[in-house]
Amino acid sequence: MKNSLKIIVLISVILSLFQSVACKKQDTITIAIAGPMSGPEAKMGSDFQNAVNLAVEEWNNKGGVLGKKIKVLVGDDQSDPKQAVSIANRFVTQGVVAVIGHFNSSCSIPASDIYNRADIPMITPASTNPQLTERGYKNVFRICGRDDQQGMIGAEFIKRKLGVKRIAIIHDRTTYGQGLADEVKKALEGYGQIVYYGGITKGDQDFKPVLTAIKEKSPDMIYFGGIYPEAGLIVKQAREIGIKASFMSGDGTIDPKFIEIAGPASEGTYLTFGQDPEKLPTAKEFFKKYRERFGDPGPYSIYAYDATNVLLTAIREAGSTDGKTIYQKLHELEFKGALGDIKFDQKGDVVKSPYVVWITRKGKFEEYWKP
Ligand code: ABU
Repeated sequence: MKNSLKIIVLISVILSLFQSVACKKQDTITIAIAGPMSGPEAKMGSDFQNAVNLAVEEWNNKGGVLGKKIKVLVGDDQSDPKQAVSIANRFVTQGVVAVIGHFNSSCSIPASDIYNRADIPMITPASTNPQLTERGYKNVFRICGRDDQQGMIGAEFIKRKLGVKRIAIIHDRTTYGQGLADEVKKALEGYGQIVYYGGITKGDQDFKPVLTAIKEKSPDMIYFGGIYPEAGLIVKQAREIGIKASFMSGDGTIDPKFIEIAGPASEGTYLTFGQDPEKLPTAKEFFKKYRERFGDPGPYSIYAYDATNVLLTAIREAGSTDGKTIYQKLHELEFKGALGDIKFDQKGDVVKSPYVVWITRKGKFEEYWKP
């Protein structure tokens, strides 16, 4: 083959490749999931992924949305704010239409700055720090509640149900952990005595030095703001050094991994989380389908499932993949999800998000108290 002919053949091959990529692009709508897919909190990332994939498969089996199949990209932020920002920037260049995520408030908040500048809607299933929705961003939503709400319920439980007076508060120095610990402390003002307040380092394995200092203050209760890997070790090591104080934490610890790590020390510990979704008639179908595919769901699987469905409904109702048009529609929607009725307020928080107190009994979490 002559050189000129070779060049012509090469150009037509490249052109047809471009055409096929462009065609594929037009045939799909790309959304993204972000969260910890690796590292100590990877269980939360895989819970998100399973639930989002389940919802997307259901939509795709019915033809997708706006006549196009939905494609899902996955970003692993490793619970690290720097990684979260880098993933957010990557999603922008990849042209994702919207993001389900992140898990950690410390990741969702900086990533939301990027999504906001690019007009990309984001819905987090699990980030509860109030700041996420307090900055006037119209593109940011959450399906879960907020730490000012759960901190208040935690404090009410301490005052009205337990009546304990000497309280030690520790946190993992993260946006979520410290933020929640501070909300509880604020809601306890004028009640009892905070005998210890301080931070631990996320990722540490030995909390006995801090627990020994806490033991000297003879607390009736230890409140921990943080996630299950550290919470499990803290309660286990507290019992090992003879601390008998009650233990309470927030939604970051409601995962079977907490019970696995703490072992028998998990018995009788308390935490705050939303109402038990297993009791909701609206959630029956979700749990059945999820279990058939993936086994037992994690605490935030159903939240990720609803986040995906409300997003895709907004895209369908908006009749557009334009970010601004989608998030304007999200603000208007009255959506019936597996968790029940979902409506966002002007900040992007859910209007209804009642927290209750759970207890661990015989290796299982169960709903225990509501105000
Ligand atoms: N809300 C539980 C853990 C996720 C976060 O807000 O950081």
